[in-house]
Amino acid sequence: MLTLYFAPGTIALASIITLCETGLEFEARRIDFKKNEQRTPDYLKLNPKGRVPALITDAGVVTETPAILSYLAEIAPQAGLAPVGNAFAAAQLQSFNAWLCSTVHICHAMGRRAIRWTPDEAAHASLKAHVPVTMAACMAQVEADYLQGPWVFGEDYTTADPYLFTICTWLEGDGVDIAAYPKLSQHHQSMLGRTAVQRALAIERGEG
Ligand SMILES: N[C@@H](CCC(=O)N[C@@H](CS)C(=O)NCC(=O)O)C(=O)O
Repeated sequence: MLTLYFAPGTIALASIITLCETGLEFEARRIDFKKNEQRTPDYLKLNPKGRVPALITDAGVVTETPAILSYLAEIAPQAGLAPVGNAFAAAQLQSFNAWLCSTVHICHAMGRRAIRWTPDEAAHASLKAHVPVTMAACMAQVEADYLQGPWVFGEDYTTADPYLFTICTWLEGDGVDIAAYPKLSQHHQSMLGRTAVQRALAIERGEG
């Protein structure tokens, strides 16, 4: 049995979608950020970083979205969410997901959690004001260099798709109009049409 700790509106949605794509049974447990539940001693025992997502497996806890997504793809090979037997294609998938994690997600976080980087409130305002610029630059790069269509890796739907989709759900709040990126807009619509995405969004809303 798998348990995923999540909070609505966070990167945990990528893991919920991927869990839904696998068809595996799982329980989604909501963490309330308003009550700072990610910092409670019980949660910190599961994820000492105090973040979501955290996936509880029979073998132990997996944190960090790229690791959770590749773990799920590996334990559910029937879902075909990652290349098998093709080291280069597997590396390309890891490369894209690592970039989303290390760069794009951080550009977004600068607008909401700038306190992680500096206590200087003037710097917070400056970092926040720059989010539309950095996120737009990231999306322009996805559009020009990565998104093959219909999915990130062409005809092959992979874990990169729920990861990219989840980040795109933040764009409006980040001051970026997805309509400026035709391939990205199409990708977003195609994702919204998937049963797994609809189920994951319902779980996020507490209706799943
Ligand atoms: N690198 C981590 C980032 C996880 C992360 O930063 N999650 C945010 C939500 S998007 C969080 O839990 N924030 C709570 C906090 O900062 O207190 C991943 O990719 O899973």
